[in-house]
Amino acid sequence: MPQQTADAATDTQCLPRIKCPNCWNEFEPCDCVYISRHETLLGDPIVGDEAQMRFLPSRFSGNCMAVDPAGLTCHQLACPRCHLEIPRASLDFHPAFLSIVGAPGCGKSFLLGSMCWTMRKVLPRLGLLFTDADPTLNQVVHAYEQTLFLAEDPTKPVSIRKTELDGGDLYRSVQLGLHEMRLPRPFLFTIAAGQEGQRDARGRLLVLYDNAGEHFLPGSDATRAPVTEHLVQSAAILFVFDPTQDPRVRRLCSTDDPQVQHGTRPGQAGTAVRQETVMSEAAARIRKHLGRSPQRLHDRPLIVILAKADAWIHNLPDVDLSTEPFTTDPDGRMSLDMDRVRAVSGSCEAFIDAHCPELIAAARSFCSEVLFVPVSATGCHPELVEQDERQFYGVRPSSMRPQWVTVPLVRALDEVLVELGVKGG
Ligand SMILES: Nc1nc2c(ncn2[C@@H]2O[C@H](COP(=O)(O)OP(=O)(O)OP(=O)(O)O)[C@@H](O)[C@H]2O)c(=O)[nH]1
Ligand SMILES: [Mg+2]
Ligand SMILES: [Zn+2]
Repeated sequence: MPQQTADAATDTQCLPRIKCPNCWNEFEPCDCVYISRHETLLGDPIVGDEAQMRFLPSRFSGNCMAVDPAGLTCHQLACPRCHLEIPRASLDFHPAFLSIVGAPGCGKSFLLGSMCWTMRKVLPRLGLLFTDADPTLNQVVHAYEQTLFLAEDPTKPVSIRKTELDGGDLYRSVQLGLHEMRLPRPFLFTIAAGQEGQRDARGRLLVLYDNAGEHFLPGSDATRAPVTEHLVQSAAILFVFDPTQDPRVRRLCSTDDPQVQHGTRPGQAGTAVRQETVMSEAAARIRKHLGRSPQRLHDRPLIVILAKADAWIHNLPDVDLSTEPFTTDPDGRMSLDMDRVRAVSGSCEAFIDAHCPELIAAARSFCSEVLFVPVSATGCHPELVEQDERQFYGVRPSSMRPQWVTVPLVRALDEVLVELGVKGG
């Protein structure tokens, strides 16, 4: 690899080693490949015939930009192993991985949209800048946010498409030798210490994965399953439990919510899955990757996100989700009120234990630290909509009132906040 390539890829001080957010391969910055730009340069043996060719540059423009074989300057970098694009920020910041897992239809995609939208407002108040690492790589989450919060007509019910199992926006296939790997598409954000206009050099690349629930169902076809190694990389496991899918809790849920009457998707009443088996499957995969025995607890926090709280939280009159659990110090700096979060976690754990004890048992035998956080991505129930001869559950953007959606993420990033100096250790 010519030294010039290293210079082009690393015009500021960058990390000595980079971890690919797509395939978790570690490499040196000078080993990055470039993505060609010229329209005639199509086809790559790893990412496919329709992708732009990847190349190791041998020519550079006057300002040290790589030049593709057809003469165009190129900016986009890719991992030398999987050839998928990596954001420029992965050269500067260590990654913090977080995986969101849960049964089909438990509300992961709504939560991601709502959480990212709200994080953009909350993190600056914690003394951090939260931005897309590369807007083009975050198109899926932008579409979630756009649908839920920026609709042209906010009174018209909207929904998010079911996370696709194959291909689609969330998984990409790459050909590594004889082996085809299906890799989840990460959502990439930078979290940097400092305020708008005076960004600090310290930061992290936040790498989030939304998973289709079906890939964690016991008995799902392991040979076709996407790679789930991101679970092992995750700083915390975010497990989404949907109480409205459990027949024992569903009886206690608001009957205004059509999911309670008609099932998680219209016409799917009575097809709910045993959600604790999804958690146990995630635990088993982590142990297998790490070669650990089932007796040993995983040493990362497990945050059990109790979704769709708008439908069931009335069963816990001592829990108030109408205000967010953050405190503000005299300088105006906010921080998570962990005493309040722990108290709510205790109430929620007791409630779930009374109705779904197997979930609590699965959680307690998975990780050494477990926190239960009720959230509502929408703050309101969806309504059954009939449109063009199809039925779906829709939410009116004008009614969106997310509750506690940033709490799991802020808690999961606790160590990062300490490292970035915005929270005491
Ligand atoms: N009441 C209520 N319903 C919600 C909430 N969040 C999501 N839903 C409903 O739950 C259903 C499933 O939400 P998704 O976010 O698509 O679920 P998912 O976990 O991504 O599902 P898969 O992609 O199939 O794995 C939708 O019909 C939403 O209307 C919430 O906070 N409250
Ligand atoms: Mg989804
Ligand atoms: Zn890679």
